[in-house]
Amino acid sequence: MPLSFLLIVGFSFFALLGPGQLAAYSVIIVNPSFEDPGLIQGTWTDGTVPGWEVFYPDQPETPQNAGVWHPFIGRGSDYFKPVPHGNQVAWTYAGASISQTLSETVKPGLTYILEVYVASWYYDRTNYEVALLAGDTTVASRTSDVSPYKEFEPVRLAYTADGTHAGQPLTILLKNNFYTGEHLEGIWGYGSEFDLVTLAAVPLPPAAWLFASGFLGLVALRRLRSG
Ligand SMILES: [Ca+2]
Repeated sequence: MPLSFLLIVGFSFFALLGPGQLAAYSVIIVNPSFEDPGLIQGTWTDGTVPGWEVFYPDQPETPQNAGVWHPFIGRGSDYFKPVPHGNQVAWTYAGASISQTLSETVKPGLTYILEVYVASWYYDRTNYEVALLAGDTTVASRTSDVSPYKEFEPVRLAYTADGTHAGQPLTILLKNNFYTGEHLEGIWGYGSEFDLVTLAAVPLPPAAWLFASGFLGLVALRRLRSG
């Protein structure tokens, strides 16, 4: 279910509850769907993702092992289904990451909900990491040894800001951790791919947010069943 839909139903629900100055907004992210630069299908960039910083820990002076990719879609292709948005994704490989420090700074009282779609075109045991940082501090993260294979799935993280990091810039980090052959003999790296990064700023604590989402899910389910 797209986050935008959840937001709409979530705030419809709170609007029903009573008056309030609720104002959720989407934080601006540069090149959030990796459609820039537009590439010919089957080609990719290596070391550049416009708007994002590429970091490869083994050779930090030389950005590489991450880029923009225009894959093939369909049975026997890179992915089974179209990518979440547009035609292109970001790829990361062998421990490389991409990150973007946003113009948005931490505002206490807001909950930031990061959503990004993740897949691995090659292997379902790829280890990926998605993180949100406030200044230099990781405030929300997810790592997984299992990746959605050839089909993108959303990952969501939430961070409710208190005063600790007020005014510090937010950074989104998307990383592949599986490299150096420690995991599988003779194979030194598998990649992780990402698409459609969104960051919503919501004036609700996460408990209320989860309650609203769950409540609306139940309502939707009942309507489906009775309909
Ligand atoms: Ca895209």
